[in-house]
Amino acid sequence: MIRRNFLADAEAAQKYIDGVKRLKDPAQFPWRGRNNLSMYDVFVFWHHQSMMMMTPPSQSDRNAAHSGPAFLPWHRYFLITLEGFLRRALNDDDFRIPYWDWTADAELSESVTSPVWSNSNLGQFAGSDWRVRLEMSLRTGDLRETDRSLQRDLGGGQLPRRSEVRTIIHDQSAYDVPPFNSSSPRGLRNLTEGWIGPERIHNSVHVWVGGDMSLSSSPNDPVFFLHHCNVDRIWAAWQERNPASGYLPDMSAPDTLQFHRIDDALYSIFEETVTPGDMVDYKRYYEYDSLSDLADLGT
Ligand SMILES: [Cu+2]
Repeated sequence: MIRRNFLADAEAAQKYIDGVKRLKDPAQFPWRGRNNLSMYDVFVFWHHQSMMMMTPPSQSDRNAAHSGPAFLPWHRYFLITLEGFLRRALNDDDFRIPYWDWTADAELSESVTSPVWSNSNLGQFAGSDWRVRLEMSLRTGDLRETDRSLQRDLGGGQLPRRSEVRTIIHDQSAYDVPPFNSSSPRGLRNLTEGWIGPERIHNSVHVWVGGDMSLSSSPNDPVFFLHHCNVDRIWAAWQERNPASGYLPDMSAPDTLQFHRIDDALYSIFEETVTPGDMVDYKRYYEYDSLSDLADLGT
C-alpha cells in the first residue's frame, strides 16, 4: 500500500483529515481513564514523554526519540502506529498516511500560500473545532491539560529545498556517526534531523510552521505526521540509494546508547517491543509513490 503526496491525491488528503478528526473525538476513541481525552491525545503524550526521557539521564541532549540514531526509526514506528489507528477510524485497511513535500512549497514565491494551508486542507485545524487538550508549559516544560485552539505562526525562516535534501542523500554514506547525538559531524540522521547542515532539514520545518509545532507537544498539529512522513521518505530514499549501509549503532555500542542501538526496544507507551532493526524494512508496511524526486536510484 502506498503513501502519497498530500497535495497530489485529494482522496488520501481527505481521508487523513477525516481520520484524525475521528481519532481526536473522545466519544469515538476515548483514552480510557482520562476524561475528555482521546487516542489522538495519546500520541501527543507519547511524543512529549519521549523527549523527557534523556538517554542516558546524565546528559540533556539525546533523548529516546531525538538527537540520536533512533530519531528516524522511532518516528517511523510512531507514524506506523498512528496509521494503524487511522485505518480503524476510517475502516479502511488500505489507508496510508500522506506526506507533505515541503520542498515543493519551498519553491513558491510565498510558501505560506501553499494549498496545504487552505481551509479545505490543514487550514481548518486552526479553527475553533480542533481543540488542543495537552500542551507543553513553556514555564516548566511539563505537559498540562488545556482547552484551546491550535496555534501556528507560518513562515518563520525558510523551508528546506529539494537540492539540499538530494545532496544529503547522495553525500552521506553513513547512517550516523559518533558521538551519536546532535553534534555528530556527519551522517544521514543528524543532517536530516537538522542539528547540522545549511538548511536544518527536519528542525527548520517545525520552526517554519511555528506555534504548537515548536513544542514537545507538536503532534497536536496534524501537519506533524505529514511532515514526519516526508522525513521518513528521506530515510527510505537513502536506504534505496545506499543498500549496503545499514542502521548504526549495533549492540557493541555502550549502554549509554540504550534506546538507540539496533536491537534495543524503542521507547513506547504501548506494551510491545519494537526495535530500530524492526523498522529498517519499511516495505513490510508501506511504499512511497515517489523516491526518485529525492535521489537518483539508477532504475
Ligand atoms: Cu519528534
